Amino acid sequence: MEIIVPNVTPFTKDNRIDKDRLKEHLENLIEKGIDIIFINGTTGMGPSLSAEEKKEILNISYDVTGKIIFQLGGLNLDDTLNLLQYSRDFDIIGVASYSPYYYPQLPSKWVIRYFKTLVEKSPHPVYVYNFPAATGFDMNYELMKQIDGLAGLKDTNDNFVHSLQYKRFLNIKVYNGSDYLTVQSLTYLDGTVTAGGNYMPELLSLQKKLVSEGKINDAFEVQKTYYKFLDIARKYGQMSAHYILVKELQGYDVGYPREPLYPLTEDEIKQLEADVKEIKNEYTFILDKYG
Ligand code: PYR
Repeated sequence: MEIIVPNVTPFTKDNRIDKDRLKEHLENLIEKGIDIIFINGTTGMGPSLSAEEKKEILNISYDVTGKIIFQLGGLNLDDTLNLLQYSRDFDIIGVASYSPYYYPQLPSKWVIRYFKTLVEKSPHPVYVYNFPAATGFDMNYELMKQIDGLAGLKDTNDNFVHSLQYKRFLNIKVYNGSDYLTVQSLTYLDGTVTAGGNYMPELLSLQKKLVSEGKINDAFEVQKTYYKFLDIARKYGQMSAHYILVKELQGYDVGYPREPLYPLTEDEIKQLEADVKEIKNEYTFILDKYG
């Protein structure tokens, strides 16, 4: 089983990728036991990155680890195929793509054709990133079944039955990407993809350890604390709150999100800090109790 973190992408104030901060962040995640880094995901603001920036992020991340799934999807197929080609020289776990998005009512046979093209041209194992709430398209198990050679899928879905169906009907790796289903995904699937791991890598690693020891009830106790911090992130707009929560819980700066995902205001940061302060003791308490 694997814990996968879709990392935040640190930007500078003038909207460039902050190389040093990205590196520092990934080094910390690997040191705290995260198995795989999912770069250019939703949390990493993949849809707002240019192809050149996706390459840059791959290069920076690869300086830290080869345990990478390289998300390279987008609406420009040439870019995506160039990125596939570019990834050839990197010894990584795999590549991933969300389905083509934005366009309404895409015939499923086009989406299948898209993923078949990726499998055919990819030098690495290919993972489907299914996120129907964002893309408007559901790559369910029946569609997945029509594509030979896929390595796996990340199903960002609060409907756990939906994720279980891939496991039931297909022989591929299946990860659920809901922050709120970490223990369940570690127990019944191949692992979890969770943005909360950016700021709670210790709690995430502990959930994995407890599940691997068969201590599911203890893992769930740890998950309850994990939930409390996720709730704080959601309250303020999680995409931008992640940046502050890394600072609060991990103690270093990961820069800024990229507008139009606006950074939290001073007031919001103050409130968030107060929320964290109220329950921060629980973070160390739960680590001590079950670690
Ligand atoms: C992502 O941010 O890419 C997730 O899977 C949540």
